[in-house]
Amino acid sequence: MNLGPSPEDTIAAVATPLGEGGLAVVRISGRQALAIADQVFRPAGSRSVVPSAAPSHTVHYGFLAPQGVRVDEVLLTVLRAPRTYTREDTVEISCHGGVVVTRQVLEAVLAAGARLAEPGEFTQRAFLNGRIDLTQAEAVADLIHARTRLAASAALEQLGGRLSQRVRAIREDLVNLLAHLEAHIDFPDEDIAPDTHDRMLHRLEAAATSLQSLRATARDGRILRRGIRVAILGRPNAGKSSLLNLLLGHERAIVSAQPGTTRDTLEETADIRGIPVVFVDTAGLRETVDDIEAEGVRRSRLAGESAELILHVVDGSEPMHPDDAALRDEWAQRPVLRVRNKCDLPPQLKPADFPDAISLSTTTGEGLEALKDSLERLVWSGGVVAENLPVAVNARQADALARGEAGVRRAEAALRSQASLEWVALDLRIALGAIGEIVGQTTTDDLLDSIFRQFCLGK
Ligand SMILES: Nc1nc2c(ncn2[C@@H]2O[C@H](COP(=O)(O)OP(=O)(O)O)[C@@H](O)[C@H]2O)c(=O)[nH]1
Ligand SMILES: [Mg+2]
Repeated sequence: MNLGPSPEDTIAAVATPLGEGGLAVVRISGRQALAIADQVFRPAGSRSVVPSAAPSHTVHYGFLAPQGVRVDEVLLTVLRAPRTYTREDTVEISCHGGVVVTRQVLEAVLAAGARLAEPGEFTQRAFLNGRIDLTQAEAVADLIHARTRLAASAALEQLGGRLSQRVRAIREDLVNLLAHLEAHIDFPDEDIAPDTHDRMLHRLEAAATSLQSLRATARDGRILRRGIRVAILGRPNAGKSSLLNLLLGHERAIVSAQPGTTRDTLEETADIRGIPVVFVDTAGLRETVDDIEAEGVRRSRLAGESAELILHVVDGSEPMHPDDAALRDEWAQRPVLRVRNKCDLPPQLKPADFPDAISLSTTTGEGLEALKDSLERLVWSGGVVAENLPVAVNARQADALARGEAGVRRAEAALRSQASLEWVALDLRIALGAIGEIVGQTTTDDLLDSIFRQFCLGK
C-alpha cells in the first residue's frame, strides 16, 4: 500500500473544496500535529494557550502567523487521539476561504513539517487504526458523492455499520463451524454424530442463503450510487422536451411546435423519489432529409440502446402513427414506460394501440405522479423506502460475497458427499477469506489502494 514514506508522518490537506468560499478547513493529522500547530498559530487573548497545551476537543481563536507574519485570522480546533477521525492527534484550522489564504495556511503547515496527504489518506488511517472497517470507509465516499437523499441515507446506514454487522454475524458463525470441523479433524477416530452432521449442513446452507441475499442488493446499490439512464424517445412533437422540463422542474430543453427542434441529445439528472435518474432528451425519431437532424436521430437511437429504461412518448391527441407502432414493437422486450401525452386534448389514440400507457399532460402536469410511481416500481427490485432501507452492496462487496458464497456451497457439497473433513475445512477457509475482504479483515495492498484512491483530497 502506498502510505507515503511512513505512517509516522504527520499529514495535512485542505479538507474543503478548492475555490472561494466563506471558510476553508486545513486538516492536520499525526504525531506532530500539535507541535506543528504550535509553530504556525498565535493564540489571541490573555488567557490563551498554545495548541499543545490545550485540552482535547477545544476551539481556539487567534492568528495563523508562521515566523510571526500574520497570514489569516483563524479558529483552531484541537482533537487529541484517540477520539478523532483518524484516531491520531488532529488539528483543524478554519481560515477564510480565499484561494490565496488557504494555500498560505497549507504551505505554512507543510513548511512546519507536515506532508501533503494523499487522496483518502485520512480515511485510510481511520481504517488502519481500526476506527472504521472497509465498508464504512467506502460509505464515507458514498456519502460525499450521494446525489439524492435516499443515496445519502443509505450511505449513512452503511457508515453506521449496518452492512458490517450482517457480514460479521455470518462470518462469526462460519468461524465457529470451522473450529468445530477442525476439532473433528484433530480427532479422526471420533465420527461426527448424524445429527451434528445435519446441523452443520443446515448452518452452511443458512450462511450461503444470507450471503446470496446480501449480494442480491447489488443492483439497488448500483442504482443508488450511479443512478439510471432513462431515454425519452418518440416521434417529433410528441412532447419529449416538454416532459423532460416537467420532470426536471425547470425549462431545460427548447420546446417548440415546430417538429425537429431537438436535434442533439441532452441529458440532465433529476432526483425521482430518491433515485438519481439521468434523463436523456432526444431528437424525434423519423425519416429525414436534413443531415443534422439525421445525425440527431442516429444519436437518439444510440441513447435508447444505452439507456436502462425507455420512456416512449406518443401524442395522444392523434391516431396511432405507423412509426410509433413500429417503435412499440421494436421495444417490446425492453424495459419501457409508455406515455400517452397531451391528455388535456380530445383523445384520438386507441388504448389498444398503445397498451398500459400512462396518461399525461405536460401542460397541466396531470399524470406526472403516476409516471414517477411507475418509474419507481420498475427501478427497484424490492420495495426500497428511505425509512426502511436495506443494505445495498457495491460491486467490490458483491464480488467478495459471490466468492464467499461459492466457497460455502462447495463446503456444503463436500460435507454432504461425506468427503474428507479436510476438504470441507479448506473450502470454508477460502470462503472466510473472501468474506473477510468485505469488511477489510483480509485485504491486499492493491485493494486498499484502489479503494482510497477514489477519495477526494483532504478526506
Ligand atoms: N396541449 C398540449 N400540448 C403539448 C403537451 N406537451 C407538449 N405540447 C406541445 O407540443 C409541442 C411539441 O412539444 P415538444 O416538447 O417540443 O416535443 P418534442 O418534439 O417531442 O420534444 C409544443 O408546441 C408543446 O407546447 C401537452 O401535454 N398538451
Ligand atoms: Mg424536443
